[in-house]
Amino acid sequence: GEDGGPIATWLNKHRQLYLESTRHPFILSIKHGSVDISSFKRWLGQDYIFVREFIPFVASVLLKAWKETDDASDIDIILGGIASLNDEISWFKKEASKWDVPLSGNAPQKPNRDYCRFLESLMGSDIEYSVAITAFWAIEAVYQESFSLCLEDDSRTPEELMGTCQRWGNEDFRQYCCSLCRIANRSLAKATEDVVMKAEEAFVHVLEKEVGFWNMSYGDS
Ligand code: HMH
Repeated sequence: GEDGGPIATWLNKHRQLYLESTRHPFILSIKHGSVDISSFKRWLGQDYIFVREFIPFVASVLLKAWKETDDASDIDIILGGIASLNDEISWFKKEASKWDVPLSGNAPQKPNRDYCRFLESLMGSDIEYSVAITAFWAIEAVYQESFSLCLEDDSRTPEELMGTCQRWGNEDFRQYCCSLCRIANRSLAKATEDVVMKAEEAFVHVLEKEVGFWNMSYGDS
């Protein structure tokens, strides 16, 4: 769109994959109230491992923001993200004990390891800020979009999963994702064509890894 920036264009261009990552059968099963609790517990245990890995990634984005932009508000927004990750870790521990999901000694499954390796590949100082902030936005936006579906009026989300859905589906988190999107678009507007292409690739990779992550939770056993 005229004022949408590259992200609006990519959401359109990769619409099918975006929908696969944000309307996954696992999420729809929560929304429809038919979720298999063993899938939910598997997701919870695996996502804790992911979020632990996500912390250094977000820290690396903060460091790039500090080096590459003169905009203090970028730093403040990313710092807010780090602060909410602190809450999130406490929430995971509480939630895991509620569901009897062990957090220590819990091994990451392959799609999770793949996703974490991808995050690690974006942490290096050779990766441009535009690329890293685009990936950061996409990672948060997929969860926001997914879990907010489970809060819509027509949802039959089980009461005991409402807290999870509100964690990522709430209005503040939506605003935060919008801020990340604006930062990414602004940074991309100043980037070279080559960097913009790399950012688009990172965006697509995030969506693919998210689908793999949901599949892992939803699979049998
Ligand atoms: C797999 N993607 C995954 N886990 C998360 N917690 C988020 C995104 C959002 O923080």
